[in-house]
Amino acid sequence: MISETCIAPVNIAVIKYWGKRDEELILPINSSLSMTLSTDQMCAKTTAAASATFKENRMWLNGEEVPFEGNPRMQKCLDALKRLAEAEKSKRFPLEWKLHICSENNFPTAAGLASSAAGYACLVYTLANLYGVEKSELSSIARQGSGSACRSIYGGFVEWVAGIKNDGSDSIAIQVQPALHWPEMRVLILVVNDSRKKTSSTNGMLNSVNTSDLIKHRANVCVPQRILQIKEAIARKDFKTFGEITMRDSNQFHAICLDTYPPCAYMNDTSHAIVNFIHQYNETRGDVKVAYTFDAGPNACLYLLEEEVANVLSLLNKVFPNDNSENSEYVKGIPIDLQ
Ligand code: 2P0
Repeated sequence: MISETCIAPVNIAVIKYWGKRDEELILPINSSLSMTLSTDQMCAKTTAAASATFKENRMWLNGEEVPFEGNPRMQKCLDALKRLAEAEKSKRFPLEWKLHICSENNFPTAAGLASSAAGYACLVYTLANLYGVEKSELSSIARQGSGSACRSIYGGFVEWVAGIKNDGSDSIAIQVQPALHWPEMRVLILVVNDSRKKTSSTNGMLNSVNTSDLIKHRANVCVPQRILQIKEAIARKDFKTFGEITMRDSNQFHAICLDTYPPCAYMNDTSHAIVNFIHQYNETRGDVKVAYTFDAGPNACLYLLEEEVANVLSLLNKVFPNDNSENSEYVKGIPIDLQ
């Protein structure tokens, strides 16, 4: 038996990916931009083993067995890696050997906290090590597992360029800036609700592409401008512009979700209370000091500079106290660095 274990980080988008132009290849209708978080607090961990004695490919996610053979995305990633191994004449073990894969997240799965991004990035990276193949194509392979996973292959500030080609060869993730470029940047994850979301991102974005009128304006006009502006703001370390674009893009993404028919509401009352809290905080401070962004779930991700963290955390604890009752929604702040 031969085995490998790897960890992969979560990434949180400030310009959101929402909508595909090709469901098979997972090609997006718009470019997106994210920050990769440190693996200290939030990451996926995968162990993959290959053996002549394994009868079939099997996979366990957070301790529970999940279908492998019937999962087309998983199969696609595995086939792509085996093709690479064949092309590179990798001889670590015979390619017919079956695999057993164990993956776990140290944060809520499918609660809108980018678990599939870290999960597929980790799966592809671990299998690449197992098969002993070159790493240059891993981002494109991870993209075919879950779109946002292509960004988790890189650290720092990462753009997933949508591309225009039908074969997806120009739909790639690139590092815009390393994390060290802006070492004061911090992320606070506010866990509002850690249950599984009702509408998966995959289904939600498909419904949006099919029914929302606003999504076309967003993809064709707003996002291209925002990507240019936010990359400039990051290069200049201009938090005010960075924060405003981040909040506007989150708000527009959730407006698209509401423009979807039937509508798809990922944010809840606590999420909206957090939005109000941040705007009040910024108003009191006389500048944009904290920015929120919400993915396909009610949990908030706050971007802020290190100097604000203690103040914001203590105010959050006052405004959203955790009463520890089982069903109540609470806000748990987890401060995280970039990777
Ligand atoms: C993002 N999200 O850019 C956006 C923001 C959710 C909201 O990427 O169908 O799980 O696997 O490609 O990658 C979630 O989408 O969807 C996502 P698939 P994925 O992070």
